[in-house]
Amino acid sequence: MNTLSTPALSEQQSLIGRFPHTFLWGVATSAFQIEGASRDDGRGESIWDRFCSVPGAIADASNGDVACDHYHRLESDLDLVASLGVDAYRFSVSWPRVLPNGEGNWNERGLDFYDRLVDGLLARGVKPHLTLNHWDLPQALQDKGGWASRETVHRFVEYARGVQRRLGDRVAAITTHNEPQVVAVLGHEHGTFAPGIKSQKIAIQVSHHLLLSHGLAVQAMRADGCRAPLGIVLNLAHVEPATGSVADLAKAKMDDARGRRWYADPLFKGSYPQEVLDALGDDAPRVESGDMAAIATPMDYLGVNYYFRMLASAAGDVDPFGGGLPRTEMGWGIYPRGLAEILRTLHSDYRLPPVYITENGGAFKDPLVAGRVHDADRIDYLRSHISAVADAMQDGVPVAGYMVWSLMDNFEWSSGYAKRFGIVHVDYATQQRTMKDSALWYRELLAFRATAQTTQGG
Ligand code: IFM
Repeated sequence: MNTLSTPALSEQQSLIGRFPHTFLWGVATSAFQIEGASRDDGRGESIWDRFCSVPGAIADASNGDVACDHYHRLESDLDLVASLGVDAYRFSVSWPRVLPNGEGNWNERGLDFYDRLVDGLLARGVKPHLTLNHWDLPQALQDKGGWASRETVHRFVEYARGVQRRLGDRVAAITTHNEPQVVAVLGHEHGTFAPGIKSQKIAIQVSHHLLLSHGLAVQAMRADGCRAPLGIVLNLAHVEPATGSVADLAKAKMDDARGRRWYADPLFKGSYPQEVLDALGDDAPRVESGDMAAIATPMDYLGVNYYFRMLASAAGDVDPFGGGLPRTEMGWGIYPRGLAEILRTLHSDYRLPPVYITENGGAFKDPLVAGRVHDADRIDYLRSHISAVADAMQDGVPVAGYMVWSLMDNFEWSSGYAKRFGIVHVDYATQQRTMKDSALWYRELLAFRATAQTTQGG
């Protein structure tokens, strides 16, 4: 009898055979990174449009005006998604495209676009996984204080309710926020992402408002009768001490508390980690009565974006991505075991709902030569990380799906277009899409599901 460990079976067959037939496979993108059409059909300005115009903010001085021109290439891009054989496509709604001022009048032409996107996916048998906030806050709301203002929490809830009313009957999942930590820390503490603010105090308040708006939006969408599962997406690094010293161990614990538990503890336990509150002192967030209970509103799933391990050193003299690891073009150390580790940590710390790996992937040098991109490094990356997900599942972590970041090369925020994360190559001069070898590999992996599951008897 054929078993999955028979050497005659391909590596992909063995890999896919480690997952149940219900496991959801997908690819992911976000609005600002691919849509372009920044002034079409009544779209308003976002904080990323504004940030791109700041000299020096974006490595190649580019912006999202055209990006992958996805807005005008919707049908062929949806064909591309479907041709990969994925179960799900994760995309985000551009808040300023549907509410140009962030509040008030809805932009019907913007909503139409997402109607066509969702219907187009369903017609192709692909489940739409919608994200409400993938960082492109309407500039009009930034002008009123942005995420630092508690008012924006309420604007987000109204936005969430409106999108849910329009699309909630057809989408397979609604994520409130993508990576609140990045919005808070890179956007408001380091100032390297929009809106470019540099204040720890503001960043901490922003993180609280993001979490609060998540909880209140989940409650409001459910109250409106939403049947789609609701969740949030956290970016989580696996933190390890650089050495076995007591000081490095303590630093690793604190880094993990600031990066992971600051977000996950309130969501699953209804409280911020005390040691971080103590360390923040006067910068601790203003929390009103009822906030923590709202944040801890039970979710239907948790999304996890995983890219790297971070080394923690008390002396601060160690490259956080170092330790002899191979690196991606972003300079991030490649450490698949960290994905299994972070999943095990979450499983032991919290009562988890189903977990989706909502992003995982790498930027590599991807030359297009004679119509092909031989991105063996990305295939290795995906294979090893997918295998790490299976390891974690073997240990009981309830992982329900995996989505590659990204469907196609796109605007990589302050890195501009130079860093390519896609499994599909985009020629920005012609907008031609070319499947890289990794896309062909992923498609083949998914195509093996039928055989693997037959062999599994599942
Ligand atoms: O491109 C981003 C994405 O928008 C959010 N998560 C990380 C990706 C790679 O940096």
